[in-house]
Amino acid sequence: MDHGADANRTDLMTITRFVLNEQSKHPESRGDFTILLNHIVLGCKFVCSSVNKAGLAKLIGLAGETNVQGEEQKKLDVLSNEVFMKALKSSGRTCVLVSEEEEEATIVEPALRGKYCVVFDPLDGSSNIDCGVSIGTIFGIYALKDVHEPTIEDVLLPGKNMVAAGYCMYGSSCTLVLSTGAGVNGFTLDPSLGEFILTHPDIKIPKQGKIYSVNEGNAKNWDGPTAAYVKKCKFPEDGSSPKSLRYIGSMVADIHRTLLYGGIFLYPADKKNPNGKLRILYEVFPMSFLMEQAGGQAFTGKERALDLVPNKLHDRSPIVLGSYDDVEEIKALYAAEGKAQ
Ligand code: AFP
Repeated sequence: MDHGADANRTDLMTITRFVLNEQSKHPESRGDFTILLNHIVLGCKFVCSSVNKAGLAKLIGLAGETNVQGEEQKKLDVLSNEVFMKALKSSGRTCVLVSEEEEEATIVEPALRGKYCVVFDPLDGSSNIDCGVSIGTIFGIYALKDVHEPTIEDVLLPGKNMVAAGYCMYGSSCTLVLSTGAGVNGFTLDPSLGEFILTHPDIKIPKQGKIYSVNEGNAKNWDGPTAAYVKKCKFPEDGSSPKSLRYIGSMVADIHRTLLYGGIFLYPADKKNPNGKLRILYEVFPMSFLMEQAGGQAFTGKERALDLVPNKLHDRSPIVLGSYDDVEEIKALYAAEGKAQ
């Protein structure tokens, strides 16, 4: 593999160069995935620039119903959806698109069709936009195995069937984290070059972490194992130090921190929401794919998250993601509860 990028930043490993290197390991590959990824990257750059301008627009009074030209301002999540929809269709490499913003799946018109199905949340964490907290785009990619008329059944598949997944975080820097099934790599947008540069090669989550991440406001409705696990985090009985709590409320930012620092992220079932909150196809699956590829685990409370099969496009599932040993601990609590019943 071409590992030629150097520390003096004169030989940069851009995301395109990286994916082309990966592609060269598969001589039969025709470059379709690289083209698709280039269109996703374009969408991420556009949304990054719009998110950065959103604060400015507010400050100088452009936000609201109309801007100074009297044109309607589109909400950022609506704008992001349009950008990704158009970028994905125009790649000529997609056939089924599922977006968090749209009730129905989009079946791409025959003239523009390719073999990839993309499920995505164009701007996750959008309730955080107005206070400048990190938000992100999440995506997962399936590939059709044979040529047939695409249907939504082509995406109602277990997460382990995905061929790639990733997210782009719009934060203090713009970071794209990607797995094509051979590890996880992170790329940071260099705004002066307009290119994503490999900055986090081969991300591996620490085997155990010191942080837990959960919306504690839901504690009164939690299931038994979640309540017991969080109690152990705060009041460990084995002589270890209590864990720190970090919760941003923006999945991309919480998972990014968990991948880099280790620990556990939970959005469990509770009495009010037996399926939790997070959507299987474009939140749970891509993040679970990345977590496993980085050496961690993803568990629903019942099974390995990537074994789930969604019945409908916008189905939800409880999810626990993070460091291998930390997830092992909560799995044991669920197993004990199962035995007690
Ligand atoms: P929004 O897109 O409504 O901000 O929701 C974000 C999100 O889907 C995910 O990014 C967070 O992890 C989760 O919801 C936070 O949910 P709570 O606010 O219920 O903790």
